[in-house]
Amino acid sequence: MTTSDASDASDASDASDAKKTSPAPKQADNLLLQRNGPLTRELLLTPGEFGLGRVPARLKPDQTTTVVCGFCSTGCGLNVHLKDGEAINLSPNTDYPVNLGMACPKGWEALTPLRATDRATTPLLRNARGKLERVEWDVALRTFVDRFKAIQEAHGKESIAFISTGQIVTEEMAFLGALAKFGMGMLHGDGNTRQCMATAVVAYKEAFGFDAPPYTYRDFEESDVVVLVGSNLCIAHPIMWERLCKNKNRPEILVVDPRKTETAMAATAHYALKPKSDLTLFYGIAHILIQRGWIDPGYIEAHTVDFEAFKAHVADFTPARVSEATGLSEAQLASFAEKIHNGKRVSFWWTMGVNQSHEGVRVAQSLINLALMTGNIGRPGTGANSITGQCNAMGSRMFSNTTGLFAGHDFTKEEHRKKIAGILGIPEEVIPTRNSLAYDQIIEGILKGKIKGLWIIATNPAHSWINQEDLHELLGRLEFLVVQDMYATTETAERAHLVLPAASWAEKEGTFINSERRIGLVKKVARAPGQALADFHIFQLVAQYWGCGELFKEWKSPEAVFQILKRLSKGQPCDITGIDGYTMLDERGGIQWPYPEGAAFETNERRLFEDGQYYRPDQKAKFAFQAPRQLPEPTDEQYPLTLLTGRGSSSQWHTQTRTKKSAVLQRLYPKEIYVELSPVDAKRIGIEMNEWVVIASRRAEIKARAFVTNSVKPGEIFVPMHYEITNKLTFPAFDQYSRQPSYKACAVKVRREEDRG
Ligand SMILES: Nc1nc2c(c(=O)[nH]1)N[C@H]1C(S)=C(S)[C@@H](COP(=O)(O)OP(=O)(O)OC[C@H]3O[C@@H](n4cnc5c(=O)[nH]c(N)nc54)[C@H](O)[C@@H]3O)O[C@H]1N2
Ligand SMILES: Nc1nc2c(c(=O)[nH]1)N[C@H]1C(S)=C(S)[C@@H](COP(=O)(O)OP(=O)(O)OC[C@H]3O[C@@H](n4cnc5c(=O)[nH]c(N)nc54)[C@H](O)[C@@H]3O)O[C@H]1N2
Ligand code: SF4
Ligand SMILES: [Mo]
Repeated sequence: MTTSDASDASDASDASDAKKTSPAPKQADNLLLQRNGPLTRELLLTPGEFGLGRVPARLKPDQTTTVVCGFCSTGCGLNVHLKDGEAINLSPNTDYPVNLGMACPKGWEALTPLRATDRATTPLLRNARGKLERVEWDVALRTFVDRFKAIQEAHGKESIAFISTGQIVTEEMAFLGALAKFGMGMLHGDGNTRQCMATAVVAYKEAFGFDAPPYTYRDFEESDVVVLVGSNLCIAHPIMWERLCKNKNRPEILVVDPRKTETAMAATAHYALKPKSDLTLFYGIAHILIQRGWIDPGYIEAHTVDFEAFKAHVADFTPARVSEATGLSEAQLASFAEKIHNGKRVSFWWTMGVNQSHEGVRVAQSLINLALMTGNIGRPGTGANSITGQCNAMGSRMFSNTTGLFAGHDFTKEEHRKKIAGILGIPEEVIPTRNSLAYDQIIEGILKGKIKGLWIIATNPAHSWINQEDLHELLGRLEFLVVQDMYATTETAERAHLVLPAASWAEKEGTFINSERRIGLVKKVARAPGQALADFHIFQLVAQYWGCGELFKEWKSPEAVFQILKRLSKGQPCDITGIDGYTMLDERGGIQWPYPEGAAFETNERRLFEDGQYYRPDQKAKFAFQAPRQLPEPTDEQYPLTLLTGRGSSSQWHTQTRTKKSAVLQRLYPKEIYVELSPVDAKRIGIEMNEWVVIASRRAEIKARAFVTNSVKPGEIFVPMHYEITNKLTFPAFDQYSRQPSYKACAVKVRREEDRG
């Protein structure tokens, strides 16, 4: 595909007017050559940006090469087959230590979304008539700088903010975080990882002293009891599930989920607790374990603090009380505890059913506590294991420079700022001394008139953020909204004043960090269409146009940034100074952090805490706990049902900007929005299978097709997040410590479409 073909073939719907008036882009590189000054030209015309030069210098035009998948956090290795320098097909890599030859439907179809007709191929600027029209990069970048600087001049530096992502490569995230905070003077920047991982981060930091998921995927194969809490592994992490299926110990698989999910159906025991009663449940299980003496006093004594206070705290969580709160029988509770006790290698895994909760941090810690008190950590097949979501959620946690200073440092600590400034060779004064607002507070900042300009990169909040109608109204109040995405048609891009066209996964290089802390390599095996640029190049250009390019002299290529990240990590728990560079990552099938200089690890599948040493100053892990809190929006007579939301199928990815572009994937999931509801509720309301129904919350009403199924209990319904309108219903409640949204419980009612009121 030539660049001009691509820009002709694709077009943003809003830009069709503009297309008639502005000249059709010529060969993109010529155009950029003419329009930009020397520095820009040098940057943009780095060989390979529009062709297969730089990264594929290592590649031959007809070879096969491994690229880490760009969808979920499993981080599978995909073998991409090149012909004449273009990716034509892929197949899972049989030697990659993560997937061992397997891939899920999204992985198999990963190249298709690159070729979609609605790719953003030129920058688009909203004109006086309110339409997005094509402009050249030079105009786009000048406008970007002029508008944001004008806002800062009028309302102060803190009046512009950015929202980043867990879906671009680490080197790009790091560049963005440094550029925005050190170069452009922004204080506030957060990521979509707030929607996803913030709870696990806070829970680990408090308990272990560092945000450190301790496991390796081999633990799925080595456990004899696997506890999955609020995790629909079969759908959300199919290849991790496959790893679990390779377990030869005939493990007990205990699933804690209000719904009878695909994973629950495949489990040996399913605990269909009442939504958001997890904290009470796990305190209740701890109570039984302590009562029966089924704990590991030696481990507790040697490696933990605050157990006695925890023991006193759970004394009240009697089986009777816990049974009442969770809806599980006392016999179920006893059997749960017994299975944990009988296990020699028990692993506890959690995902969004825990993190997305008004008290998610404490729930995550209640699982960490169970692992600590039974000594199930640091040995094969054990652990308190948070599974991440997006391909680079872990990269964002370590290196995005949003909520924390690079590599686990703290913005508020002078010694940390001094250290980071020294490593980066920048003045200490450019590093903010305060923490950013969290995502929801940035949104609230728009309401309060404090945030006037917003730069959104590789996330689609107009679909994915909680309480959507409110957000839509607030996005409309911004003086300047820039959206940087690979498509010009996302719900958020359609609201932008300026759209910056980004290259996609596999059209650029860099690294992702998967759930087991493995740093894997992404390579450029396809050309970005039209004038779309790698996010990395967009950041370089912004730095030049903003006038802070000096700070980023060394940030010349993704691999140069990887070398900077190594220096930032030195001496930290996430030390990666022992990784030479991309070639080493490629040869080893990815490398897990930590990998300090001089490290000689015998295996490529490592877990943490084998020595029982944690990262807190006393090197001990801490029992953290708190009384359970009320549900933010309990059901009542008017809104008698609890709405659960989450992933619908293994073929749908989030807001569907990518997966809906594949005809193969489209056949694997329902096209129209649907609601799972129980036969009991369906009968009570008079609803038939497949009928359109109305779901109403206090925020909004939506229509969905009824899917009557026993997988949800009476009183609960489930709507997948992949359909645009789901988040019109959700209620904006947040965990008080992590500020992660509680997407998975709010009060709703359902009625037949023709009934009113
Ligand atoms: N196919 C596909 N895979 C994906 C994604 C995708 O969009 N599509 N997204 C990726 C991302 S970013 C993420 S974060 C992960 C998410 O992976 P998961 O967390 O596994 O997926 P979800 O469906 O959001 O939520 C898991 C389960 O939590 C349950 N749940 C709801 N409320 C509660 C509760 O109160 N307690 C308990 N114990 N459980 C509850 C839900 O019923 C649901 O089955 O998936 C990743 N993988
Ligand atoms: N109701 C409900 N809502 C939820 C959830 C839930 O369970 N229930 N889950 C939440 C969770 S865990 C998550 S992680 C979020 C996900 O929410 P989002 O982050 O909004 O979802 P995506 O669709 O993955 O958005 C990624 C965007 O980046 C673009 N993109 C992809 N690759 C690139 C790239 O390389 N560069 C650039 N510039 N753009 C790129 C895509 O086209 C897309 O528009 O949703 C949250 N929302
Ligand atoms: S499981 Fe995740 S990483 Fe593996 S192929 Fe599927 S989407 Fe890609
Ligand atoms: Mo997520």
